[in-house]
Amino acid sequence: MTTYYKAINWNAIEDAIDKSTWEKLTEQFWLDTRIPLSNDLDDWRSLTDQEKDLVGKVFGGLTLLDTMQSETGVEAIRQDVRTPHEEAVLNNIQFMESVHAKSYSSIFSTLNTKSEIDEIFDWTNSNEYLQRKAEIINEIYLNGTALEKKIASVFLETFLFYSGFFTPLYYLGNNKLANVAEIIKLIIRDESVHGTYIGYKFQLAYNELPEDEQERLREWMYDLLYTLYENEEGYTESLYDGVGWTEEVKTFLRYNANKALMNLGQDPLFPDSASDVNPIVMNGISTGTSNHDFFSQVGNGYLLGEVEAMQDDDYLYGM
Ligand code: MN3
Ligand code: MN3
Repeated sequence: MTTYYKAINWNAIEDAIDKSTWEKLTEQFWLDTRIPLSNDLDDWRSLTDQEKDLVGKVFGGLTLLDTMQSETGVEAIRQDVRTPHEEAVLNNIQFMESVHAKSYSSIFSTLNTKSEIDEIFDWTNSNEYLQRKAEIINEIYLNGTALEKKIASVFLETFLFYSGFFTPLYYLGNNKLANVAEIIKLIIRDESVHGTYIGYKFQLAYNELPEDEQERLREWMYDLLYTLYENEEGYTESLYDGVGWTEEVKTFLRYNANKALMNLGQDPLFPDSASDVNPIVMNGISTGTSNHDFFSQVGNGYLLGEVEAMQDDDYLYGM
């Protein structure tokens, strides 16, 4: 029997979302090395030791999650692509996850000493909440069904990062660490597309299931989200009790948990909405004119091409 090797044909698109996502992701390509992080050193020196410790730990935790996405995360969902173009999009996503993971090291090497960096990685590689979060997600990546893996991926992309993202967004809203925040905003812009795209692929397959299987999967999904949320509560308390931001961060987490469910085509679990989140943080994350001003005011900010502010409707594929 003859084996046929199929060449990818971008002139025969089976799913227009693959092509539009490829275009969006390649248009927003960026590298950490183009952002002048050292301009944040004066702000950094003005932070208390407690705040510096928080920033280091937050970025250590984010490094762990992006490392996992670049290593096992994309490989886990690659096995179940519906089109060859989806695999090409996943190649882009996987590379950018490595850029994300590396960009935190650029932040560390600018702000921290060698021994501080070693301490941050020791903490990251042993913190009970971080390790549990990584263990839960990785177990699903290795042993879950195709749809369970996509759920885990969307929860990571759209929910689990946000206990960490809160800190740089808070400083951005207070006019501190603008270049660090610019990196985080570029990462958030990528994660928004990743969560929406993988959620969309999830919905295609989910809608093909018989109703009883949908119901079983929906229960599994909400149970998983609740387990992850409980762990995030512990993580948040351990990080933020010292600076007094714990309750605000938890509100932000519940808001993003609902967004993850929305990406998966499901109803929200928590009552929290955007208006409940600290407006300083929402201002940092949102895409209105203030952000546009932010990007244009950082004159020597991002040096490769023009960075467009994130818009909510950039990510609302077919919803
Ligand atoms: Mn990432
Ligand atoms: Mn991602």
